[in-house]
Amino acid sequence: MIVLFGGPTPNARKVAIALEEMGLAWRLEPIDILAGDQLTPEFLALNPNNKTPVIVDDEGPDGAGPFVLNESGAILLYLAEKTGRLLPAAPRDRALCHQWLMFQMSGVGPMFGQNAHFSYYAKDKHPYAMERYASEVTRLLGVLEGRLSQSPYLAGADYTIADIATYPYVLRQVEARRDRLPAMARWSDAIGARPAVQRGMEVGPARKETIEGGLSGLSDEQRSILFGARQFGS
Ligand SMILES: N[C@@H](CCC(=O)N[C@@H](CS)C(=O)NCC(=O)O)C(=O)O
Repeated sequence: MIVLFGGPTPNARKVAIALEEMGLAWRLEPIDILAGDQLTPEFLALNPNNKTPVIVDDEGPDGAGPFVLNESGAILLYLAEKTGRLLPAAPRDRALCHQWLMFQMSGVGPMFGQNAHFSYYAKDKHPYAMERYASEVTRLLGVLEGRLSQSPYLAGADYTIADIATYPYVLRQVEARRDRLPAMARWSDAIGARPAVQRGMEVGPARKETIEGGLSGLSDEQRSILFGARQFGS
């Protein structure tokens, strides 16, 4: 049994989709990041970085007992290696899968996150930051559109964990720009039609009013939980 600590956010959805695709036995331990569940001593013992997702795999990679892992990209690789699924075996395809997974983890994730922060969460509007991250989102979508106009999936002919990592992040942007991103729309429709993806995207209770929709609805307490300055050791 694998326990996924997380909620309805793109990084936890990646992991829920992978668990569903791989047919692994798992359950959700809901972590409400707006309520501060990620700041409790129990959660910090699992991930001192106070971020979801985290998994606890009770058999571990070697059958030797429970294993705790955080960072969604590392978790996707772990699950793919554990099951031999959704990570190409051929060395070139495998390296390309790693490349697009790292592109998501180091580019799409942080840039889309900062774009959402400055566009929706920040109380004060900072035009430079808003323009900077909005243009990075547009640029990154252009890179993905270019790749997917040449290749069915990010790593090549096959659907892999690189696609799973990217889909929850870009879905809303693709839906808003389908005419300008036709290759991404084709890719996104194919992924969205998969039952395992549909189940994974439903992870956790809906928090549409804050996480997915009108983000300006955050209270001061929720802002402090998510964005409050915390010093090392405090
Ligand atoms: N690089 C991390 C990022 C994880 C992350 O940013 N998680 C967010 C939700 S999507 C979170 O738990 N935030 C809570 C907080 O910052 O306090 C990963 O890919 O797992």
